[in-house]
Amino acid sequence: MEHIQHDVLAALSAAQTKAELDDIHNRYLSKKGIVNALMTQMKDLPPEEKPAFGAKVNALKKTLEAAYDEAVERVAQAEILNKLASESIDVTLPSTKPDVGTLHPLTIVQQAIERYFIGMGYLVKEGPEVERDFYNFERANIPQDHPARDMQDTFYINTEWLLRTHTTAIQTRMLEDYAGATPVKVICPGKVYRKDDDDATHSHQFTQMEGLVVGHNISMADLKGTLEGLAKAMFGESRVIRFRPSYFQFTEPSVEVDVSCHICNGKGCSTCKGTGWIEILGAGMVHPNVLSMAGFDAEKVSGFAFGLGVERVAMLKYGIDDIRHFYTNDLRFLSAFKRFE
Ligand code: FA5
Repeated sequence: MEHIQHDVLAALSAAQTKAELDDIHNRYLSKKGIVNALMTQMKDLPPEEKPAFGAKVNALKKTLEAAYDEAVERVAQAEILNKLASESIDVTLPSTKPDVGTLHPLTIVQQAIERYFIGMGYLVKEGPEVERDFYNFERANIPQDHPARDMQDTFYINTEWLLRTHTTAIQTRMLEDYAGATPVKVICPGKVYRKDDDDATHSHQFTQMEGLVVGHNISMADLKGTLEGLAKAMFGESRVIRFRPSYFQFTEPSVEVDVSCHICNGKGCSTCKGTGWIEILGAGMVHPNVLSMAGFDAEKVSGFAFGLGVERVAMLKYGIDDIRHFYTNDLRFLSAFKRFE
């Protein structure tokens, strides 16, 4: 028994792993282990020796079990320490930055324009991209077969439905919704589609922002002041803008607004096609026919409207030389706008 005690204690204190301890336990301390086997030897002893022998075996068992428990605790502690050491994390190291996306530059500009108008009490309203000919043309004072339809080469779906060519389609829907009630003060952003040939400033799909105000005593001066304020908010005080007489079937009088070219500073280059100016919007006083078709009394109320090209504003604001950059999804281009969000 002394040998056994010596051997087991030595083996327990040398053991480093749970598996080694399990092994020792199986050999000595389990039901079929060596210590229990000693008990079975008791039956062969003379009766007077039995109590002393039994007491000795029990003492051995107790000592070994206590040593075993201690060893289990020691090995468990050591395993935890090993794990902590091998899996340690240096929380002071810089982390790898997750690759987060950015808002698209057109979204950034659209939101900036929206903020400008929301600050003046406008509501933001949207409409369908697949639109009825009725709202896109007829309610905009452009009847069937009118030559003004050729100004906007249209993607027709069938004779009744088309891809809207301008956000003026939302304007005519809004006028119908308000049904003669004033004031109307809305902006209407959205994608529009035209069979235009793509070049540095033209795309077959682009974004417009319609503006519409109808009420009493609304004049061309209100339109001019609103658009000058917008140009200053978008481009700063120093950029030059100009109002140029124009023609739209749904406004009278009509103007177009140009901003001095950001690439050549007005000298003329390929982006502005040599003119020194880039057109950003069409506008005017809402035509009386458009008002009365939607149920307004054109004798009593008046309104202004404008349709602005969001890509053109973004190009002028950020110095972008080609509209196609917005649609070719080059990540080097897109990620440059992180700082403007
Ligand atoms: C219109 O679409 C009118 N509905 C605007 C309007 C609204 C006038 C309300 C009066 C009252 P226009 O076709 O000129 O007009 O387009 C308006 C603006 O959209 C242009 O000034 C330009 O900034 C932009 N734009 C026009 N065509 C393209 C194109 N193919 N690619 C990118 N931007 C374009």
